[in-house]
Amino acid sequence: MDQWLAALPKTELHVHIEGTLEPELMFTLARRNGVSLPWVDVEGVRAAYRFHNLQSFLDLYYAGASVLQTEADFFQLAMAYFRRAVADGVKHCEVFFDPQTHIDRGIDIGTVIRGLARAAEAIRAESGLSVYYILCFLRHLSAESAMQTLLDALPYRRHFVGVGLDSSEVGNPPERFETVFEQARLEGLQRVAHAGEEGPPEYIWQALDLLRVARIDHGVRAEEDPQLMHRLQQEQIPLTVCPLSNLKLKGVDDLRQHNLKRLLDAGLCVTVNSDDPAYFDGYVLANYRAVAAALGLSRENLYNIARNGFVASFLPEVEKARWL
Ligand code: ES4
Ligand code: ZN
Repeated sequence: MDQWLAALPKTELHVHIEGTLEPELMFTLARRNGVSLPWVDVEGVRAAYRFHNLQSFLDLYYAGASVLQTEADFFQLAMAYFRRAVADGVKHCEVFFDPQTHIDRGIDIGTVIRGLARAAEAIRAESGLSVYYILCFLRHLSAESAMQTLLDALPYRRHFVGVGLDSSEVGNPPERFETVFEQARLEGLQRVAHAGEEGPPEYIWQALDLLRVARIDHGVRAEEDPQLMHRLQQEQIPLTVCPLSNLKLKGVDDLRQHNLKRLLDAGLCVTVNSDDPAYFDGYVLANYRAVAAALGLSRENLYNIARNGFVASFLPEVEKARWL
């Protein structure tokens, strides 16, 4: 089963590039760039990774991201992630990046995007992995800041396929971002949003109806709303579920309580992803293995999850067909 799972062609549709920053690279970049960190060493960082909710994680995640300064840093970060993804059997990934986390520290958006884009090209040549980027707006910031970020990114339009919405969910409903998502749609960009991770089903409805998203990131709280479940099933709107993330951020106390299998059995298009693998103790294959063991998933279940990843991706139909 283990070897079969490793060899199974997979996608990764929910990973934040800033969340792939391993403590070792964090310290390397801190030293290189003269940035001081609130931890003395790698062990100290790892010891700090005990979270009790999303916000307690985000505070550390933004602190860690402060070491990223140059185009070479973003390139190195992305290459390290891509090589791990390839080793996990990932054939195609759609990767979030958070420009506001960097712009607000005085880093030029071109520095961020050029470094990431160069890495996507390099890994394609090295391994055949295909990479799409999705620009995420931070929902704890204003809609005006999101719109400015979209405008700042438009000169680099060819380097990303869509926009997303992440950061602190509760108290920051999707509805505030309707205008910027409409602008993105008019630019021909795909749309996704984190919803129903910690927030209520109502936020998932808003993401669908107001932001017109093609996928819901997380979405596990959809289960509380039967009408919403019906809609997700009927329209086959994919959920990018991140089991180890839900565990680490205390969405569930034990993976055996995770609702992934119930969502799958209800006929939803469920995918498995890593979210912030450097912080949550596991890349995509580890997430597959963890749910396979905790929920007793069959090969057929796992095959269908992997297949859903290609179906749910933004690859052109001819590219999808290579894997289906
Ligand atoms: C995130 Cl787990 C999660 N939720 C919302 N925003 C995020 N950014 C990075 N990881
Ligand atoms: Zn996420």
